Amino acid sequence: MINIILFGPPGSGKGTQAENIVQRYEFLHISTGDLLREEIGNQSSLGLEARAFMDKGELVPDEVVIGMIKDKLEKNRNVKGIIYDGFPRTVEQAKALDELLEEMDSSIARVLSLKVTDNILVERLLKRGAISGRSDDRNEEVIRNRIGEYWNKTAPVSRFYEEKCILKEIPGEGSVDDTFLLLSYQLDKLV
Ligand code: B4P
Repeated sequence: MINIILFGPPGSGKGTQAENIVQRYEFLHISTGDLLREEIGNQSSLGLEARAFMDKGELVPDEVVIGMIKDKLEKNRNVKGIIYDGFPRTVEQAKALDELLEEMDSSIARVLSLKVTDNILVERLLKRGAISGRSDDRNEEVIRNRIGEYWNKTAPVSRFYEEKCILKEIPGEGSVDDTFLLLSYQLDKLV
């Protein structure tokens, strides 16, 4: 099983590129954002808890997200590969993922980190907010809070993987197709 993490701030193109990767490489796509939005849609107690954090642009508590990932991995032991989108977002989550994969005799092959400047992130997310109706894209204050959470809590995760020599930075300001080409160049070396 090939495990690839698509890493980057909100709006860097993780979800967008994960869809392209799934189409070409037939990997399982695990997006913690999508899983949480599904729980909210189902009005589960987990969803109600998560919503309070997401609406403010804050990260959902680690134990909630790690529990969801554990469940997803247990149900998908025999897939060819997994693309993790939006997970891990804290060093605690990264350590938990390592442990879960170790139990499956597996590990992270590569972390592909999309680099996009903050102003472009805000521009993209406001644009999406105008059509998606997503409560966390609805105004610049919440979006800037999400970007702040990224720099405070998520950026240290890239150093965690840099120390393991599995992090690769990918310029993410070009078009969707250009960025996919850069990602595919890296992925083709692994599959
Ligand atoms: P996510 O669902 O992961 O949302 P995201 O980071 O904003 O989206 P993404 O980065 O995938 O969007 P994309 O750039 O593709 O998380 C939402 C919330 O859930 C978090 O804030 C947090 O509260 C919670 N959460 C999720 N995972 C968690 C975890 N592990 N721990 C704790 N909390 C967690 O798309 C953005 C826009 O840009 C789109 O409109 C797209 O069309 C556009 N775009 C993409 N690439 C482009 C390009 N190259 N050029 C122009 N536009 C582009």
